[in-house]
Amino acid sequence: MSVVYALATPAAKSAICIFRVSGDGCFDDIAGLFGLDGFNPRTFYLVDMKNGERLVDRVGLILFKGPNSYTGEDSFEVYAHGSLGIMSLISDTFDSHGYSEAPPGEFTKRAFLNDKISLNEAESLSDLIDSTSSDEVFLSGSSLFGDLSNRLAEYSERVNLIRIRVEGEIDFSEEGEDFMDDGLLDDLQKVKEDFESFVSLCANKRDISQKKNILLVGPTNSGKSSIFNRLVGYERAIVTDRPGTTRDMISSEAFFETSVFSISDTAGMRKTDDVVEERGIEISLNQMSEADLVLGVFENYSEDMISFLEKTCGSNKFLSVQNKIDINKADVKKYDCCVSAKSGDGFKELRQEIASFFNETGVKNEKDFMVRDRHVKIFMSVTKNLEQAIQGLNNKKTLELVAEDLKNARSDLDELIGRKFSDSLLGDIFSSFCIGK
Ligand SMILES: Nc1nc2c(ncn2[C@@H]2O[C@H](COP(=O)(O)OP(=O)(O)OP(=O)(O)O)[C@@H](O)[C@H]2O)c(=O)[nH]1
Ligand SMILES: [Mg+2]
Repeated sequence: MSVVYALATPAAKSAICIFRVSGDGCFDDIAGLFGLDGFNPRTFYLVDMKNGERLVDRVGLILFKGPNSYTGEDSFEVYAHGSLGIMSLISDTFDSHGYSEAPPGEFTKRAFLNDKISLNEAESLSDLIDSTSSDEVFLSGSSLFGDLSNRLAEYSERVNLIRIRVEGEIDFSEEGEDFMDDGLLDDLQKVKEDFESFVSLCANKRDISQKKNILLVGPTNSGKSSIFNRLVGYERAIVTDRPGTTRDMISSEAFFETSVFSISDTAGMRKTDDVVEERGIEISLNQMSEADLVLGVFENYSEDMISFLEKTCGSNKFLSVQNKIDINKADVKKYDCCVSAKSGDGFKELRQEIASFFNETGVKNEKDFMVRDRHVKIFMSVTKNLEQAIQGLNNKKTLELVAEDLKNARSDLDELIGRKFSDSLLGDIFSSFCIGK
């Protein structure tokens, strides 16, 4: 394939930047570019990179001889100083050599087309790069480095072996033999059961990656915005001593205890004639059913308000928080958590309380692999086809139909691994990658 290049690190000032180059003929001008007459693959060289006669930068260089490379092609990586000027000069140098800039995911697409990785490994790689929590890292990592592809290939093989036996039955019956492989149904049932337990170990990326929403609600002036600012780590919301300061909902992200959360501050609740404030209160009430966790913030205890908020939340996802314990006595019996947004006291416990709430309600801890909607849809189709095949055998339907169901189940599994794919599927998958991967 033609030579492509891309910056594999962000286009921003940094200590170093890395360029990747891959394709047939990319070693042709190693002497002109780097002054190397010969090289050993996978050896780190410190060389002067030149654009014509001019020195671009003193760079690190590693060359990979295909097929022993990421893409499976001849390729090399350049480690240069991370200045925007150098990045631009290196791009110009490669352009002038006739290399073209790689579209997103091009290196991984080539790796797939050259049989270096399977399609679902390519997807897991993209998920790993997108991961923002340790759960996502572990699950996408085990899909990529673990044996998700092997497990899928193994099921494809098991289904195929049964299909061959069914085809054998068809041939026998044509010869007038009334002979049915006794174990066939049992074996097929076992494959289906095993496959279903395997599917139960797969977590959908959509469920794992969705940021957990935390909503701060409560009476005006109780310190919701102050708690919000402390949780997100900077002065995002305006704080004043005037009740009714926050009128609209403000959201920001916070990372703690290995996960990213989306936290929202809302208008304080009180009777008001102000239309804008009233609308803000309405929004916060509506948001309560959507949120994953609602923190009710109070300065003064109100049993009525707490039970009203608990009811409005709709399920067991409400934590009551007493604020301002620097000026009022903490009442641990009445609240789930007691803090001072002013001094920071109690915040370690509040963060732990939030994290353990999500750990207890989360599902991913028992999962082994992270998969996408595409996988889930195909898993359903495989199960349906296996079920139909079992029913067919049970009801002594024509074996041709059973064989057809098994063929479909196998073809679905092959699509997951990427043994069978369309250009539009590849386009969908690789266009979501970042440039340089
Ligand atoms: N002493 C003390 N004062 C606090 C604490 N937290 C907030 N305050 C003060 O309480 C007042 C209200 O704080 P906000 O964070 O704006 O309260 P709020 O609940 O967002 O108020 P509204 O947006 O009006 O509903 C401000 O004067 C804060 O400085 C705290 O932990 N201790
Ligand atoms: Mg506020």
